[in-house]
Amino acid sequence: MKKRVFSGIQPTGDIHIGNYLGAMRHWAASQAEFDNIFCIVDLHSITVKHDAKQLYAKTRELAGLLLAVGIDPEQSAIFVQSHLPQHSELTWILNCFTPLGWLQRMHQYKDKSAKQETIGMGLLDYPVLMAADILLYESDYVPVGEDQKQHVELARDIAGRFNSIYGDLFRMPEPVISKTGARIMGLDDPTKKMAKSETVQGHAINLLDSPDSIRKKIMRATTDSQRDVVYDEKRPGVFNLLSIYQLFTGKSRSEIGSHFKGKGYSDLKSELAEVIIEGLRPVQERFKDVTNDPAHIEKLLQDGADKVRPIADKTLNKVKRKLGLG
Ligand code: ATP
Ligand code: LTN
Repeated sequence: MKKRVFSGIQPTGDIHIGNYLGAMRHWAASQAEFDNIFCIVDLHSITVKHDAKQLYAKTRELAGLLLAVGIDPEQSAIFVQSHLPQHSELTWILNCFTPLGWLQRMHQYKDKSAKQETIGMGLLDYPVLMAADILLYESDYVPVGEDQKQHVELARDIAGRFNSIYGDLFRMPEPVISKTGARIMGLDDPTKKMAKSETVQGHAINLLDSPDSIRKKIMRATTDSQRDVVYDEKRPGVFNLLSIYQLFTGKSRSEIGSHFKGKGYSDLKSELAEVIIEGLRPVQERFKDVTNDPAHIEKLLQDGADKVRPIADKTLNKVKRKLGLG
């Protein structure tokens, strides 16, 4: 039996190269080895202010992008979280086993709540919904970027607490964080992670950006006042650009180091822009192809939901029986 991989991605905003290099690319690369479920987590997207029409459209766009980066529906189910009410139902149950203090110390909650005028319960509860996503499908591995590690660990804590009371019901999931690309930084501010929710112009390269826009954003990326192109963690701007270059070209650090020897930041930037444009070209072409037919995307999402529903039902029924519900 293949081990199960589960991961989720929010349909808020534009999908960027951080999402791609830190998560989506790895999902596509390892899918033959596993039994995979990829969830478009629209219920997570409503934890902050959102626009209904846009959320609906972005959900479909994201399904197209998942296909475009190489997720194969024969090997992986793709579905929308809100199509399965089991996610919300298990969230409520898990809420009753999650101490408030565990949620209040989550980094993402602290960051995002600081930016909101009023903080909805949903923002605090975000990681419990994520735990429900993971635990419903008896997931073995959860491949995510570095920023989500704490949430996967919380899912383990919640599962552990529940299991210690009711016996081993939930499978313990393990976070999988890739060694490279797990934390791509913002181009405007390389001390902050690249994020969809960041709206500053030039912050992120999106997967559907035009070549011109990619060139502009890279040329304007924040660096520092030094000159030589070297890997140095203390120079986060250049370090980030070099990491992106490395991930798109597949070259080693030493190859890249000697390639840029004697060259300056503007050489790095102009080469990097072309490397990204070429790297995204096939993704953008496939995206055009697959989204030509909107009915195809609807069918994909429906088939995905049909495929995973029995798994979610089975877990939820087990949980309810244990609790005396029903
Ligand atoms: P938000 O801005 O709302 O936090 P996000 O950009 O983090 O959104 P998500 O949909 O929450 O996007 O994340 C999808 C996947 O992409 C997750 O596995 C997440 O860890 C990964 N990811 C997000 N940003 C980065 C980044 N800058 N570098 C590497 N991986 C990332
Ligand atoms: N919170 C995640 C998205 C997400 C997720 C999940 C990831 C929701 N449910 C389950 C892995 C497993 C994020 O990337 N911001």
